[in-house]
Amino acid sequence: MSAPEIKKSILDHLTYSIGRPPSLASKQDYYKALALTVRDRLQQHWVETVQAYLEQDLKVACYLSAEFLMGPHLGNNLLNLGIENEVRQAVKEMGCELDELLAEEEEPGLGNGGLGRLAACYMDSLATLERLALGYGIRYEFGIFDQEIRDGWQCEITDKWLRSGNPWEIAKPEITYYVNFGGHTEYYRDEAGAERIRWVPDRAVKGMAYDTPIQGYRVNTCNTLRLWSAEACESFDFQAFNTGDYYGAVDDKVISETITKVLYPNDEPEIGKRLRLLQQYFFVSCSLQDMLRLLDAQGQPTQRFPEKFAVQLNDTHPSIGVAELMRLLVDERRLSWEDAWDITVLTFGYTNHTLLPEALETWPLPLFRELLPRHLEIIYEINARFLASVRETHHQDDEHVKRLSLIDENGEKRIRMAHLACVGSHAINGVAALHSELLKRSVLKDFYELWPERFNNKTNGVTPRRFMALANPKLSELITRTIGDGWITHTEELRMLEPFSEDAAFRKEWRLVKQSNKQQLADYILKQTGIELDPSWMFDVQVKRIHEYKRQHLNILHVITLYNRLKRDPKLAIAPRAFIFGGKAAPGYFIAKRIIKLINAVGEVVNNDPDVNKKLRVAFVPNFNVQNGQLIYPAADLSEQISMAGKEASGTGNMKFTLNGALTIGTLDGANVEIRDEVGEENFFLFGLTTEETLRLQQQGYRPYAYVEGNSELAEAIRLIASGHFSHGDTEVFRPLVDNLCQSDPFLVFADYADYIACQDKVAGVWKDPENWTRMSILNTARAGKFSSDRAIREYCDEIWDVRPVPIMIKDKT
Ligand code: H2P
Repeated sequence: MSAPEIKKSILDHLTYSIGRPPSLASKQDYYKALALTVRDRLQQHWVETVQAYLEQDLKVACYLSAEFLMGPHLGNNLLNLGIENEVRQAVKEMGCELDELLAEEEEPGLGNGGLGRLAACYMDSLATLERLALGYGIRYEFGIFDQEIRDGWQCEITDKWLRSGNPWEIAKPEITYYVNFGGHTEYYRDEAGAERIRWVPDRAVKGMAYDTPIQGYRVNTCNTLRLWSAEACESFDFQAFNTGDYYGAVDDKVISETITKVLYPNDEPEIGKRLRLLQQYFFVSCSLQDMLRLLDAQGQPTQRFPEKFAVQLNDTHPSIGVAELMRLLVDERRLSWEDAWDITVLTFGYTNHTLLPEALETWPLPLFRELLPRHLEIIYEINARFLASVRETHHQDDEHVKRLSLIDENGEKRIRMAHLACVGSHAINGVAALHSELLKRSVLKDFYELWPERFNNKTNGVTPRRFMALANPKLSELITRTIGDGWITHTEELRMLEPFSEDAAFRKEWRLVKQSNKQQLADYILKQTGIELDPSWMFDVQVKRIHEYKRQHLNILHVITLYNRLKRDPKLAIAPRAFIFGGKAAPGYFIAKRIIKLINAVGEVVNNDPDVNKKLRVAFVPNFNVQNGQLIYPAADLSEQISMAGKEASGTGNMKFTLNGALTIGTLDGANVEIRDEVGEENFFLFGLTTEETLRLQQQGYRPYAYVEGNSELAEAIRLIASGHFSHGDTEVFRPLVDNLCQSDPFLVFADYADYIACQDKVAGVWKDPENWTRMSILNTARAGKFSSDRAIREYCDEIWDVRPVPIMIKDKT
C-alpha cells in the first residue's frame, strides 16, 4: 500500500466513517481514521483466513483466557503489515506526526500482568506462524484500573478504555449465545423413553461477540480475538414494565450487563467472587457454543470436535469448560457420557501459572450449586467415576483418594478447579522447567503419579515483534544492519551477534543505542513524576505486579542500604544508579500498597538529599502498562528478578529485559534458571537461596529477626524505616510492613538480604568497566533467542494441539 493510497483512505474515513472535515478533525479523529484504514487492510487477510478454515479440513487452536493484555494495536499492526514508513509519510503530508497519533490510542488493559500478556504474545505468534487460532475471552467494559500516585500512595482510577470508542473491534450482533444461570434440574423421559436430565435455569443472559483481528508478522494469516460482552436477553421485562415497575424492569438488564463490567484484580480477597464465577462460566459457555456452531457450519459430526479444536485452558479461570462441554454434549447433543468424556479429555489442555496455594481457585459448594446446579451434578459424576477408577486401578487408600477428589471436604466444602482441569485435560503443563518440576512434586503430585504422561513443560516466551522490533527500533536497526532481519521471526539467529561482542566499534554503537533509549525513558519519567534521572547512570529496573513474593521490598532495602552507606560517608565512590520501579498492587492488598508507599517515601528522601542524590535516585513510574513497558524494557541496564525461589512460575518481564540487553540480577526461580543457562552463568548475577534451601529453612522454623540481629546494615535499614525517617516522623505508616518482615517474613526477604547486597556490590563492580558490561549485554541479547513466544507456540502446536501451519493465499489483491 503506497503513501498516496493511505492518505486517500484516511481522508475517506474522516468523511464517511467519522463525519468530520479535515479542517475540524482532532488528533483523535485522525488516529481513528488511520486505525480504520489499517483495519481495512487487515480485513482482507482476515476474510481469507476464515475462508481457508471453511474450505479446508483444518484444526484450530482455541486459547481460552479470562485475560488478554493486548497493548496498543496501531503500532503493532503497522509493523506486522510492514507499512510504517508509508503511513508515516502519508500522515506527515496531512500535517500530523505518526508518533502523536500513536499516542492517541487508549490501551485495552484487559489483564493483570504476566498471564494476560502471555496470552497476547501467543496470539501474535500463532498468527505469525500461520496457525489458525481463536482467542476467546471477556470484553470487560473497565479493564485493569489506572494507577495514580498521590502523596506516595496508589490511587485506583476506573479504566474507561472504551470512552472514545474502539476502532479495532467489530461487533458481531449475529454471533450471540444464551448463557443460563441458577434454577434447578429435573428428570424427564426423551422420545425414546430414556431418562434424561434437564436444567431449568431461572436467569439467562446473552453473550455477544466482539472480534479483533490479529495480524501475523509479514504473512497473510489474520486470526481472531473474540471477546464476549454480556447483554440482557430483552432490554426490558415487559411484564414488570406493564405493571408499572419501571425500575424493576431495567433491573435485569443492569444485573446482566454487570457480568462483563470489570476485570478482577489479582489477589483480591473473597468479596465479589460470585460475579467472578459468573464471568468465567459466561465466557466459557459462549466460546464452547461458538465452537460447536462452527463445527455444525462445516457439516462435521460432533464426534470430530477434538480433531477440529484444541482448547487450551489458560489457568483454571476457564476450567468450568470441562463441565460445560460435558453438559453441551450429554444434555444438549445427547451423546453418551463415555463418548462425551472421551471428546472432552481429548479437547482440553491445561496450563498452570502458579504454585501459590492461595491462587489455586476453589469455589464454595453452595455458591456453585446456586449458580450452576447442573454443572455441580456433572462434576459429582466426573468425580465419582474418577475416584472409582482410582480406587480400582491404582488401589489408592482413602487419604490419597481424598487428596485427589474434585471436592475439598476439609471444612467448608469447595470445588477444586485445578483438579477439574487436570482430570478433564489430556495435557497439563507448567510455564518454565523449574515450575513444571515443582508442580509434579507439590500441588499436582498426586495427579502426576496417576498420569505422568499428561505432564509436560512449556517455558513461556514473549513476542520479539512488539518487545524488540516495535519497542526498541534503534537496537533492531543495529541488529538488522549487522546480521539481517531473520531474527524477527527466528530469534535463534540472534546468536550471530556473539562475535560482535568482541568488536569495540559495535560495542560503542550498542552503548549509544542504550543511552538514547535511557534518555527517552528519563524524559518520560521527568514528565510523569518530576524526577530527573541521568542516562549515564545505571538504570536498575523492577517492573511487575507488586507482590510480596516478587519482593520489591528486598530491592528497596538495597536502596536504603546504599543511602546509609552514603550518609555515613558522602564521598564513598559508588556507581551512580537510578532505581526505577513500576507496577500495580491489587486494591485490597494491604501490604503491597504499603510497599508502593515505602518506595515513594524512600524516593522522596533520597532524591532530595544533596548528600546522596548525585549518586542515587529512585523513581516509581505510575501506571505501568504495555505502552510504557515498551519504553522501559529497552532502557534498562539491570533487570531485577528477585522473587523467592519456587514462587515465580516463570516470569516474562525477565525475558523482555534480556532480549533488550539488560543484565539480570536474580534468584534461581522460574525462567531465570533457563535464562542463566542460555546466557551463561558469567553473564548473570545470581544470588539467594534455592527452592530446596527455602523449604528446608521454613521446615526448620524460620526466625527472620535473627537475620536482623546478625547483620548491622539490615538492622540499620529496618530501624530507619521504623523510626519514621522516610515518613516525616510517622512511625505508624510502615509498622505493618516492618512487623510482617520481622515476625514472619513469609517470602524470606531477610534470609536473602545479605547475599543480595553482596551480589549488588558485584554488579556495581562490573558496571565500572563499560566495555565488559556492554560485552555481557550483547551476549544476553544474542543468547536469548529461546525466549521467543514463537518457540513456545511451536511447542504447544506440535506437542499438545497438533495444529499445523496453513499459509493463506490472498486471491484478489484489488
Ligand atoms: C503469572 C505468573 C508468572 C508467569 C505468568 C505467565 C501468573 O503472571 O506469576 O510467573 O510468567 O503468569 O505464565 P504474573 O504474576 O505476572 O501476573
